[in-house]
Amino acid sequence: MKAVILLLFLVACAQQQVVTVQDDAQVDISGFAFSPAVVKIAQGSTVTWTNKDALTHTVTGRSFDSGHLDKGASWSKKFDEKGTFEYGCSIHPTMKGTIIVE
Ligand SMILES: [Cu+2]
Repeated sequence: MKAVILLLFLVACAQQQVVTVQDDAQVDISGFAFSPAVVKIAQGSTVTWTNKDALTHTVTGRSFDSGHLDKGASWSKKFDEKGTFEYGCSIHPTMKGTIIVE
């Protein structure tokens, strides 16, 4: 019985650890800028962008594209590969952001 409890405890710890390794992040699109502009996440984490501007924006990188995000819309992407991923808004070329996956 003790062994079973210990095993359940270890399984719970292991699951907890998987969750803490994930480092999901939120990026606001506000005032024609991505905030924060540079985000560091752990491999396998998800970034969610939310458009808080009244205008339409996009989250567009080399390997991903949110399409048009209207006011209040959100879009998420999971980053399974390590690397530095620069992106921007396809409508407003001055808007730039970077996701660093470690
Ligand atoms: Cu834009």
